[in-house]
Amino acid sequence: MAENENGGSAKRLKTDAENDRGDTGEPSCDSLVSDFEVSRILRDCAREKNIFIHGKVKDQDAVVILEKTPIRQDTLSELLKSSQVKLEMKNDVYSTYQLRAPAHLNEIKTTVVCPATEKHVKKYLHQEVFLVEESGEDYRKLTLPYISGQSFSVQWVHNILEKKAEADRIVFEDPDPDTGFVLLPDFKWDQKQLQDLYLIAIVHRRDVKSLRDLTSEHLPLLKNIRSKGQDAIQRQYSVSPSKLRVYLHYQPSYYHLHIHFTSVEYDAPGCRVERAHLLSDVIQNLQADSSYYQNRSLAFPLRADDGLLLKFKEAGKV
Ligand code: DD3
Repeated sequence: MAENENGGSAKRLKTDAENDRGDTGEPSCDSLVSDFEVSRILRDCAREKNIFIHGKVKDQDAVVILEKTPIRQDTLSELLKSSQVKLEMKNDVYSTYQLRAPAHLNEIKTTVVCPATEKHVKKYLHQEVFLVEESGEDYRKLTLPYISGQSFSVQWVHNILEKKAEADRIVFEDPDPDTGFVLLPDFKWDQKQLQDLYLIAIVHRRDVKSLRDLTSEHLPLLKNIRSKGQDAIQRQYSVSPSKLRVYLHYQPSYYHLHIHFTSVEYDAPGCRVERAHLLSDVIQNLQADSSYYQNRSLAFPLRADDGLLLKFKEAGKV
């Protein structure tokens, strides 16, 4: 069992067998990876130990993301004992080695988007980033028309809410149509260690696109997510509320309201000040002023190739 930072044991981290459930017996899924032909590297990062690749599966465009996973405390002794060791160099008290870990301790987390749209491909290309400041009026005149005209598919979100996908991954559900939500691991998290814990709460209501739509009417929803989400994570993973960063993105990557729960010690993508809004701050702002998020200016980063940036440029706002 994994020891967490509190010295407690992460009792309910899924076993490999549980994590792998449902991954077998589907040759069509295996072939998404084995039939993948690389066209070009979109991005790679030595520090994050990942690579984003554009390519084709049969005739379809696809994006494949490969990522080395963190070293797990619960398999450490097995790793040290059962790996082949090759000395690289020795100098004074210093020496370096290459460990050949046994196959089951040497997995690579793999995400496939297939068929991938142009937008999926662009999302991972490295781009210059600009900070824009959006007033309430900018939102209504520029951003809202822009996002309404885009075809951001949230089919995968509806699949989760309707139990057509990932039903076995749900950690907690409150089925109430107004204040209810589904809590499940974000698929960036492989659930094998708590360091990079990452869950998302997806609300059942389908009429809230983002932070901009929130008013005091949504306070019961937001408070419900905060308290029941924290409780569920405490129960399931023995991680206490004070170890969690609970926040919303603006702009979100999909326009169906969802809340991020990450480990406070994990520098999750999108947790920086220009994108993340702490749920507790959001709740307090709405308590003070119901139309806070309709009126105030919100700053957020936009990539150079984002169509919304062009709208802000045309309007002379960047
Ligand atoms: C997404 C943001 C979206 C590419 C990629 C990810 N968690 C998801 C589908 C199912 C999921 C997520 C869009 C898409 Cl790599 C395009 O994320 C998802 N399921 N973040 C979970 N659990």
